[in-house]
Amino acid sequence: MKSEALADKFLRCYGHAPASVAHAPGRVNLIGEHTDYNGGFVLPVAINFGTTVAASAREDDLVDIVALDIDEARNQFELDNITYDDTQSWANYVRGVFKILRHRYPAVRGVNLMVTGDVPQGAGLSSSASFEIALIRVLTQLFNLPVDGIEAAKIGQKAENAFVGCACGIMDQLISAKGKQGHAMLLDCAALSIAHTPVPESLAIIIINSNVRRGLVDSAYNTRRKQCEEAADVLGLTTLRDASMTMLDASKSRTSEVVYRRARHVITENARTEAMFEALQSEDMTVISELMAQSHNSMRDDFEITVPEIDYLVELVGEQIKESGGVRMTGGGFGGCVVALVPKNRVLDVTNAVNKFYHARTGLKQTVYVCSAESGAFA
Ligand code: GAF
Repeated sequence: MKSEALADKFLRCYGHAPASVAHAPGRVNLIGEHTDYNGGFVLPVAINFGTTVAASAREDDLVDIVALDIDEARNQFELDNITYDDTQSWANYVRGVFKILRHRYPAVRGVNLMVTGDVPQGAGLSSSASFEIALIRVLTQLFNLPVDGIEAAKIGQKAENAFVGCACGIMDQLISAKGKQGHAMLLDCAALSIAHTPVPESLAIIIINSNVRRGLVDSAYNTRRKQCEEAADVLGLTTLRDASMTMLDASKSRTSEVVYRRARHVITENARTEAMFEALQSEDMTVISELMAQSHNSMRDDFEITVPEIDYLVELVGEQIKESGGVRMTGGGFGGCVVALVPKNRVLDVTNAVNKFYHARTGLKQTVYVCSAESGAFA
């Protein structure tokens, strides 16, 4: 929905126009999976799907929000009594953000809000992070808060960690805040330093949603995180960021086989992510292809976060593009999407192959998006 249409609905709902409107994108991660909470490297792109929030200040401390895409569901809470809402799970992203933001900036007062978005839900494309960042952006505009993109990302992440209950890293919030049009963003999750590199002009970013229903994702995600922490602990490190395969192999007798494989994924994925940044800069398709394939295999075999439908999609696209492009699962895992970097003149072949074979093999209906790299809300 366009901002004007949102403003119009806001006017009809609240009787006045919004004082501020903000948009934040979802993301697709090109490589660097489950590395962010290990202090490692990620290489995401902000995409042309996102969340838009309209807002106006109130005279009191009530927050009133209408979610247009959930049948105009409404949620209300008082700023001095923000509790978890068991009945409307979506509202907890709002509640969590207000709780953290208000603690840091007491100038935040009651607001009327309306939200709409087009990031596919539960597909691993960061619909929740884009919601948090759009919300933080609109509130910083409304209350004139000195919040930059990095702080916005930290607030969004803390809202999820401490309020919603997902132990996510900072990648999704940070790319939604600091993405750059036409570019991928290498993020060092320990230093929180950023370097952008252009997505080669010759390549299209294709996202294929497997539409596999993602169950128990948060608990499986949190388990992976704990296993990584256990590995770091055995190695005497704070995070796996500083681990090497030599160190890991030397500690093999002190780690379980599963924890060893989890750590191997993180160590090798960090190296692949840094290498991918270079390969994108030199437009080296052979290396891009190989790195994405290795990343997928590592997620499948070592981190065990892929599902057969996703593995099949990767195989299908890989057969089409061979070394002219790259393909892997993207996001937290257990369903969701595959990302492919495909020469623009091969997009139709890839789409046709997926449309022809995926449903026949899995009984599921895929959705294919050809995406562009967009700017973040605090770019
Ligand atoms: C989810 C999390 F929110 C991110 O922080 C990241 O860990 C990702 O899974 C896996 O790379 O999107």
